[in-house]
Amino acid sequence: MTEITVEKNLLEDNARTAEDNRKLLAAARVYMLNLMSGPGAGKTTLLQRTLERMQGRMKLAVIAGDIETRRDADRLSGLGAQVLQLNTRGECHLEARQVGRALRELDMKGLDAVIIENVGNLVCPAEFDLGEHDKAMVLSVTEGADKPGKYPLMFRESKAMVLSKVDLLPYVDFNVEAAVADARAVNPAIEVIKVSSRSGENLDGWLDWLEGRVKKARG
Ligand SMILES: Nc1nc2c(ncn2[C@@H]2O[C@H](COP(=O)(O)OP(=O)(O)O)[C@@H](O)[C@H]2O)c(=O)[nH]1
Ligand SMILES: [Mg+2]
Repeated sequence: MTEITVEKNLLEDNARTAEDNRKLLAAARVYMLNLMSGPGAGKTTLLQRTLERMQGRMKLAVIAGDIETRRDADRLSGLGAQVLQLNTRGECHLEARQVGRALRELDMKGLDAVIIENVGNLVCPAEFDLGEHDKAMVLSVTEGADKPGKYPLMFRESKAMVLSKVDLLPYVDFNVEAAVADARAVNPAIEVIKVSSRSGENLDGWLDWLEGRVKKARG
């Protein structure tokens, strides 16, 4: 009984803070995307390519969440974007309070969008509203086509599923149609964007999707 109450309070408290984040973003006319996936699906690599290619097109900032280390922030630095690293010290997800603090550290002037790289985990991150406009998730073709049905919440919450590492399709037993059908069974509206950060295949499709979401949110 006590445990249930504590979790409820935690999520309600988080939801209130997420609302504050939303107001902060709305006032600055900045879009925010919460990018989630299991560990190693290719979030940081995709963001490296994104920052490289969006230079001169959109002004971006990244908030990188990890349990420990500055490794992702280091990989993302020097690409023309503000980058902040958050360490959760054991927690498997980011919470709105941590993101709120990071947002207040960012220079919002002229900024178009903030992308949050959430902690690598297919479960917990989807439970926490961070005040983002959209959630999106990355599923790599090395993880198996059965993951949407086994970890439905993240797929249900996401506006788009980025199917990553498609350059590896010839070498792995990954049935794209089955994965898409599994994802659409839990979220019929989910958009699917197939990309390879290695070969560059359809990175334009991903960038166009992102730009479209930013424009829609900003009116
Ligand atoms: N073949 C291939 N490997 C990739 C691709 N994207 C990322 N990787 C590799 O996958 C591993 C994990 O990538 P990373 O971006 O760190 O994943 P994250 O943990 O989700 O941020 C690294 O060794 C990357 O080089 C891709 O499109 N194709
Ligand atoms: Mg990463």
